[in-house]
Amino acid sequence: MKNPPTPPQRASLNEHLYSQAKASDELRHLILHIAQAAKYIQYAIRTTEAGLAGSKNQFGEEQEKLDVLSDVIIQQHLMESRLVATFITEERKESVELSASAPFSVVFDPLDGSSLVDANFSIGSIFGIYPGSAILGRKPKEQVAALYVLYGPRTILVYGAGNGVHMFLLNDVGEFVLLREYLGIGDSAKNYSPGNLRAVNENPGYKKAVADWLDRELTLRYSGCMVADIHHILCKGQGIFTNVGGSKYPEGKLRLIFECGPFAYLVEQAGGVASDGKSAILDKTMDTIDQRSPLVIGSSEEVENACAVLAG
Ligand code: P6P
Repeated sequence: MKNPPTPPQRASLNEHLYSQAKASDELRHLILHIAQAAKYIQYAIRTTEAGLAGSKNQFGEEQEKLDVLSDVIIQQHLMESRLVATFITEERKESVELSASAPFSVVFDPLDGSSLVDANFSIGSIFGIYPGSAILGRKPKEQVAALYVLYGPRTILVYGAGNGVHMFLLNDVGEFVLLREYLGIGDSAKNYSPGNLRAVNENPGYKKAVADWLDRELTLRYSGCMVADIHHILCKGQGIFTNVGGSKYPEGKLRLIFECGPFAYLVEQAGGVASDGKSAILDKTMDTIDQRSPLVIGSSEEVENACAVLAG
């Protein structure tokens, strides 16, 4: 190319998917459709009054108006992409078939941490992308990509498609532009993020793990939204996030398919580790939509140490 134009200072998500991730055109287009949906969700969060929708999801959890709205927005964009065979969302009991011949299937939590929106905490959308039309019976290691969007003071999209984990900022003209690429997680942690803390009363291993973090004076960083809390680990390059079982949630609160699976893919792509306390999240079979799993994720040495303490 003679006298090429000067490239923009920050690569767009489209350009990065093409030139760095070397994603197929179909995968690139699907991720761009998901990114487009996130722009509408970001607008809805800023403009829709918070509050309960008066309905419940498959887990019997009260749905926020924004839960339902975000779910509809994402479904519409997945349908419009014509690239999705099946999707599974936290807000529906059953998987939804769109087009059997389409190349991908998508699992998503449309608005994780939505109960925090009235307190103006950061919340997020979580996505996992699988090849083909099947989801149940598969393992999170079969994902071809995963991404999340964090709606906070800035709207940030982080994706991984097999060649590193990369962070984008939604700019003032509605473009996701590159902020940082090839995010990495170091082996030792200085921060800890202990979810389902009520479990320490019935889970002696968890009580010991938390006491250990306190004794070692690690820094507590916990918001109540796993997207924000695990994003913190990716941004700082270290940390450990946990959500393990107790009496109320024997397997912990988090769902394997659309919470643990996508984050396990991203964190392991960044050099971290994701375990259920005994085995790798990526190797767990997704048997049912409502399947929960304990999650111990982040810096490898800290995860290994926590799993040993949890196992007693
Ligand atoms: P706890 C939000 O509802 C969520 O699914 C995760 O984002 C978050 O980490 C967890 O639940 C919060 O659990 O027990 O700390 O309230």
